[in-house]
Amino acid sequence: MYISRTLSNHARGINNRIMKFNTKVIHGGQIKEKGYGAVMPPIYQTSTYAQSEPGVHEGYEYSRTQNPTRHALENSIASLENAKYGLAFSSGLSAIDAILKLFKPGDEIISTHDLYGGSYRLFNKIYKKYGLKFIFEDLKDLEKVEKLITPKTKLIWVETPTNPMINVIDIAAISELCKKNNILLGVDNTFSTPYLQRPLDLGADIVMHSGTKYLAGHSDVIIGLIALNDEKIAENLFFIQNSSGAICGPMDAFLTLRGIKTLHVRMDRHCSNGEKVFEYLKQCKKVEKIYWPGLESHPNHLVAKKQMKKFGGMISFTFAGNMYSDVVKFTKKLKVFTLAESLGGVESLVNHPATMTHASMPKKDRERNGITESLIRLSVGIEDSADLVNDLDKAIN
Ligand code: P1T
Repeated sequence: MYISRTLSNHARGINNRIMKFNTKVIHGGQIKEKGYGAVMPPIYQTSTYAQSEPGVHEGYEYSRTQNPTRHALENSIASLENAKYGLAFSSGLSAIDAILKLFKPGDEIISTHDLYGGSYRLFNKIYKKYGLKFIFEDLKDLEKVEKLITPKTKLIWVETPTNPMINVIDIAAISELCKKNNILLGVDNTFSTPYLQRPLDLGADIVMHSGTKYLAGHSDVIIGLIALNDEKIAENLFFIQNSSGAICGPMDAFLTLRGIKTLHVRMDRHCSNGEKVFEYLKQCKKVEKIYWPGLESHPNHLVAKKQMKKFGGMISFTFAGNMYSDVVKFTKKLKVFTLAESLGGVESLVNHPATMTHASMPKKDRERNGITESLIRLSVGIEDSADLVNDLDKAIN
């Protein structure tokens, strides 16, 4: 009963199949506010809603179950990902956690071998003990993936580009494999955002975001988002969301909606600044390897060209000699880039995966995946590119 009401709230947003993406970021899935004509969705900071008789209400009864500000955000992400349904959670990890709860002990999940350290920890340290089996593989190699599929395989989980090695996985090709074997395909679209890549259009079943990053875009919110088309899975996820309760608050939903309104403009600048930083790193003698989908020798450059609108603002690189001491010297000298976890905000950040975002991954797994002592990950912000290049140049030299 609750599910159908929730789904009908989702159906209330403007039908926006005809809108262009840059209009959708502002209006997609939104309804007119009837009370006072507010142009921005009000922050419904309420835990509960009055009922005129027991069980009779305006479509909202308790804010774990439904909240109008959260619905505005859920409709927005559904619109951007060309999905029927959207869900908002308290974090990216709680969104992944809800997806994992769709499965039962004995089910097998094949995942990208390099992925966000927190996702890896959730898979290996939490869900493994409840009987889910995880297989981590380089999903670029489809023949290898096909050999790993068993009757128990229920989900292929793809990050693309991956965090932090910026590997690119061919979503359309993996989706064909999944369809042939009746397996769900879930894509963590955090690094690309729906502006650069729309996994559901490429055949994925579920798309997930750490909305904390580019979608909210201002490093002031922790939030997770899911979008999908299948009604049955959507019902299950709504049921899990309501039963487990990892929802986002209305203020965080509002801030994320506000961020999304400028997503297209910010992403264009993240991508063009990313390109300028890449050009600088490419000619830098002290830099050994660069990981960025725009690099012509990137192993899946052509796939990136096919499935992404541009190459994004996430770049990883290593110093020649692979010395941790070089990383420390470099990060200490930076003035514009801030040494911090996270990514996708307007400001440029630098991260050392081995000691920061991927410290929870065992060293041998990190090394197998290329996360070496000198690997550095940049989240290129939207400052003036000359200042960014200058900052890197001073710190490196
Ligand atoms: O932090 P949270 O909103 O829970 O999102 C987790 C998450 C999921 N997926 C990807 C690809 C991510 O990058 C993250 C979070 N990542 C960082 C905090 C980071 O610095 O890489």
